[in-house]
Amino acid sequence: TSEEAAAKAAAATADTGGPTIFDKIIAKEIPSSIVYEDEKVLAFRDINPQAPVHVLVIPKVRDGLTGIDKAEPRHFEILGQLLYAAKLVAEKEGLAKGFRIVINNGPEGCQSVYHLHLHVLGGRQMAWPAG
Ligand code: D5M
Repeated sequence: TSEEAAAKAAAATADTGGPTIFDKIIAKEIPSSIVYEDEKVLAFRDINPQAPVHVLVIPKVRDGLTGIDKAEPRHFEILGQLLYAAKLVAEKEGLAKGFRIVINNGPEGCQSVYHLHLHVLGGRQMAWPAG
């Protein structure tokens, strides 16, 4: 509903550049359900799933990437690795019929955690346009 959308937007926080909850997930100081991990990338289940499969794919080192709007040429390699990891997650989760990759950016994009993350959503029919 539009009320839910407004609540989500209101919950969106500002980009302070400070630590986020994802630092604790990377450090394994708080538990997460890890789906995929390599040297550079971690993928774990979203705590508030919006689809039967909802996985977040993040860089282990943020290196200034609070959001995709902060991307610079030095990030080309990690950006490719994140997209490739999202594809591996979709494969691993059995999303052969389709899936969606989303990056929320900034308050109007409903971003709430300022550590770049790709949402991999699947296991149901998606609608378009996204809300
Ligand atoms: O997405 C941020 C996402 O991060 C949101 O869908 C909830 C998720 N989240 C927040 N805390 C946790 C923990 N502790 N585990 C797993 N998932 C979490 P955004 O695009 O910034 O709105």
